Amino acid sequence: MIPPLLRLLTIAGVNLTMNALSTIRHDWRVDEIQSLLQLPFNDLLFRAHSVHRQYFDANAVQVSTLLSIKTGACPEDCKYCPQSARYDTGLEREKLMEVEAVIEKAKAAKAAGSDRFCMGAAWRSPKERDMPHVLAMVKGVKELGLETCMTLGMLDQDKAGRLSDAGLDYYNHNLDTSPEYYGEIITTRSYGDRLETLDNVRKAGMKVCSGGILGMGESHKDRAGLLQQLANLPQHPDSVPINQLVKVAGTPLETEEDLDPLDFVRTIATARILMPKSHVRLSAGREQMSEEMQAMCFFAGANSIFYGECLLTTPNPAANKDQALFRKLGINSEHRIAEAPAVLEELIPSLTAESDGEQFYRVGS
Ligand code: SAM
Ligand code: DTB
Ligand code: SF4
Repeated sequence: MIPPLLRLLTIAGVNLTMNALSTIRHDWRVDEIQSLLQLPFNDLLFRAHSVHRQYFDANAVQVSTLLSIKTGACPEDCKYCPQSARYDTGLEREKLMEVEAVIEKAKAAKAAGSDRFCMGAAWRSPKERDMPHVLAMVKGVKELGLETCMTLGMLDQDKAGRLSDAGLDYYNHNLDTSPEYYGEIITTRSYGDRLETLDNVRKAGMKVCSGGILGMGESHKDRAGLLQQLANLPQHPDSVPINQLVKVAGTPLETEEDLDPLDFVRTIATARILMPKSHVRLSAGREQMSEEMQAMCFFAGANSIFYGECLLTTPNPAANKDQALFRKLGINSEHRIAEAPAVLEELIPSLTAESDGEQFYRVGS
């Protein structure tokens, strides 16, 4: 007789044992990832959610707040970005913020319930003259008891080391899309440059935050290609932001077609399966998402958000709106499950209850 758990997984079209579910791999093929993306929706979400519960508290979400410490006039040509100097988006350029003003913003983020403060600059890479200021920002924010994150463009080993020594916990640098589609979106820095920065960040001992953007006209295969690059890094990124393109007037992608929301959810679910221990962040684009879509993303394995009414230059849901959504969904602040439960039955007893015929997963039982 087939054991109940295996029977259930087979019914779900996912012919896997729990061992296979929990394997951490770095050798994914694009066609395998495409197969995951194309699974029947319920099978994909069931599998992603099961993996999610192996490693995380399914009702806990990590919250980060963003601040643009230097806005606009960026020399790069990223086609999605309102901050590139090449596109007329009406954005006012601003010089690097004063350290004290950044600390004040961080205090406000902490008071609002954020646990990580992510500072972003519209640079190709930080210049030597910027370094004393950004290092002071890291130290000041860290002293408040917040986790620190920065996204400043490309980093060499020396600058990565100095940021790490100052106490920077995370560095965000996105791969954005697949290597094949990348040239359609950015020409001023290469995919290899991006991978090199991620390598420098890791070597300096910082945590890696890297993900991409969906809805830029990429194919399903490109989405699989992006996920493959992230999942096959020597170590999975600790944090994987999945952004939905925010279409900004004046950028070359402003008239891009809307992404099918279910395809977005599928990508979140697949990221969860490929990188079981990483935080998958439901990032830019939440202002354009319904509560139902966000709830589906959390079920699919998203467990981090940007919190606060502004991303870098575009709107994000107001804090009270997110608090209300969290209350409705019974989501609370994060605490990591120290050890993965040995078997799924421990988590969802009703899932594997013996029955004569079909199996029902009774929500709330
Ligand atoms: N300039 C630095 C860099 O590019 O590495 C750091 C800041 S940059 C704005 C950080 C990330 O924001 C980009 O890599 C991209 O993934 C994301 N981003 C920028 N504009 C976006 C948009 N309109 N919609 C969604 N994500 C966006
Ligand atoms: C990430 O992946 N998304 C954030 C953060 N990392 C730096 C940025 C989103 C920017 C959206 C457009 C804007 O507000 O300018
Ligand atoms: Fe500049 Fe970063 Fe925007 Fe690219 S994504 S244009 S590098 S700010």
